[in-house]
Amino acid sequence: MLTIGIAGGTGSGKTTVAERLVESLGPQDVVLLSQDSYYADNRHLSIQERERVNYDHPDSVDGDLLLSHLRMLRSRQAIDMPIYDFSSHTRIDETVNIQPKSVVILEGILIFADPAIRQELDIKVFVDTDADVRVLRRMSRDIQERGRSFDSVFHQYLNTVKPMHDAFVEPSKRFADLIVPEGGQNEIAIGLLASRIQTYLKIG
Ligand code: UZR
Ligand code: MG
Repeated sequence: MLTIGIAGGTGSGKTTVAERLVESLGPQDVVLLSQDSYYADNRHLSIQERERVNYDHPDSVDGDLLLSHLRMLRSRQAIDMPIYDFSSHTRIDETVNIQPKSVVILEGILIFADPAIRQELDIKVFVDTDADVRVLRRMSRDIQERGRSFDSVFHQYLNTVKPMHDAFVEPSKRFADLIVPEGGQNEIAIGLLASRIQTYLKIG
């Protein structure tokens, strides 16, 4: 199995790069995992407590579950992937059964910050997009898709997103094999990655 890790700041275009790779390779050969699905299970906390969690710190992620799922897929076992609901900051009861495939793509802001997860990744890609572009994308996505207000995104960005980006995400760029500027818009980089993966699929 070949595992590709795609890291980068919030709004950098990680999810878009990952989805475009799946599109060009075909979903029959690729499992797409998002670190976002592996936020720790905080169902025991109240909504007010959950709103105060720092979701940009590595401790907010259930790294043990993510690691064990990566290892299970590598040993050709199916997983029950958790589902995370952003508007209520909780993992929900349902899971998604994912069958192992030849290629796994894992995307998320903090996946290169954890040495054990890093070790499971054969190709590490960091999507590098200017902070002004990222913050604009984050603002519009969180309001449209994640049930947030302008004020909540504004305060969250300055209080946790930016400081944790500078402390954990940006320094993890050093672990990347490839740095891709401008995420989902970078046709050349996506094409090169897709053909590298296709070669692996052909020759194993
Ligand atoms: P991407 N996040 C939330 O806003 N709420 C949650 O319940 C869980 C996560 C945010 C998280 C991080 N931080 O910046 C972002 N905050 O999701 C990562 N604050 O997702 O890489 O898709 O932008
Ligand atoms: Mg994303």
